[in-house]
Amino acid sequence: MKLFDRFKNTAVNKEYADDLVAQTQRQVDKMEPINIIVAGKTGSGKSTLINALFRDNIAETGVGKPVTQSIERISKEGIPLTLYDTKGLELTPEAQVEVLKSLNNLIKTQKDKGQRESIDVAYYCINSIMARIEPFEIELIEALSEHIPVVIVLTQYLGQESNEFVNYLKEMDLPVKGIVPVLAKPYLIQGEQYIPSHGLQDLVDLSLKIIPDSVQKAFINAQQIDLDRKVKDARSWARRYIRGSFGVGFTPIPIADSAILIPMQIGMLAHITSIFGLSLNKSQIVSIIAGIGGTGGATAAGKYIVSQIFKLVPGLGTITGGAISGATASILTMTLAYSYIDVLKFIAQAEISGRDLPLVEIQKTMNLSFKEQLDYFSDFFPDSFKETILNEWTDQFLK
Ligand SMILES: Nc1nc2c(ncn2[C@@H]2O[C@H](COP(=O)(O)OP(=O)(O)OP(=O)(O)O)[C@@H](O)[C@H]2O)c(=O)[nH]1
Ligand SMILES: [Mg+2]
Repeated sequence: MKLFDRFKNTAVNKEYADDLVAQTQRQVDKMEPINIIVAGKTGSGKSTLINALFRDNIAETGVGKPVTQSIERISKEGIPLTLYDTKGLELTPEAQVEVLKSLNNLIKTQKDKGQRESIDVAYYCINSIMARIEPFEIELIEALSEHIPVVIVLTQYLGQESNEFVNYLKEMDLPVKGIVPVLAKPYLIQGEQYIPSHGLQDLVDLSLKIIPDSVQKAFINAQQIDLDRKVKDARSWARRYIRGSFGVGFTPIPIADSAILIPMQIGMLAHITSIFGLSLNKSQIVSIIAGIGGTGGATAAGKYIVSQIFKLVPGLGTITGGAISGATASILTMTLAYSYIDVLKFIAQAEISGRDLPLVEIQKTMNLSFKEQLDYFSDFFPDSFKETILNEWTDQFLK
């Protein structure tokens, strides 16, 4: 009974949540952003592509600023991505010359500003239903490709019918890194029948091959297609970080008590969030942290989980001082990192599918995942772990 009462009133140490938000922002700001030109005629599907490929509906919700008459710069706080969207390509020959000049200028001025600002890749969008490429488009593609890698994105690609056009384009032997057919958004045929979206993963894969190493991290953060890649990169960073922090081979060096360990772990979670790329709000973070302890006693399942984790704890609330060995700290930190990454994936999936995610579900997911990871690693923990260290550590996070 006492156990459940404690978790019913569980409150997260808000300082940690604030810290996590601030540190994540700082990490993202430090990252070299990926800078992309998205060109193509009106209605070619540039905005649809951008919104499907990158997170947070950036073409709609981002801040747009005109660079010239024909170029708009789009960015959004928290996403290490700058997009340059073109306008007016379908207008008069004069306008087309204007666009070409502006783009050339843009590439040059950005390059002069340094690596952080320089353009990394251009996506040239052609509507595959129109199945037509005009001479000035070829000229534009050739001009761009003299300075940066260019990918032709065949938008609104519905399937076989357009194959002929793909072959035609391939035979033109344009100086591009690839021609990628994409359907960015499911296409309604009739009634409830849709052609599902496809091709975006190919575009992600190709992009990662042709952009500089220095912006790989930013691209993985900004895109929302390859979640497994985010998970993999976040996990491998966490493993390296933990090994670096606690010593190789789990040498049992007494390092710290929870009060020192946790700020370090918050720093790690912030870095993980910046690698993964997810704009978490504070209440989501609070829910994740709360999930470490329990599900607020809200559900029977939650109570069960909490009791399972802490079933070995005799006197709850007892705080024992003393050092945590490097080995224990590293396994505990790994447990935290892996379950946190699981939850980020869960939240990202919900956001992409447009599902409203209640906070209690976030908390529950974190709790389940944390328990799973603890079970997984439990063989490596010392006997005293569940009785003292885990309890003390949890107490620091929750009050
Ligand atoms: N179903 C579906 N519709 C698409 C796709 N791409 C573009 N469209 C539709 O085509 C129209 C034009 O797409 P946009 O993304 O607005 O084109 P744009 O290149 O941004 O056009 P401008 O901003 O005017 O230059 C919209 O009605 C989109 O919904 C797609 O992949 N799937
Ligand atoms: Mg648009």
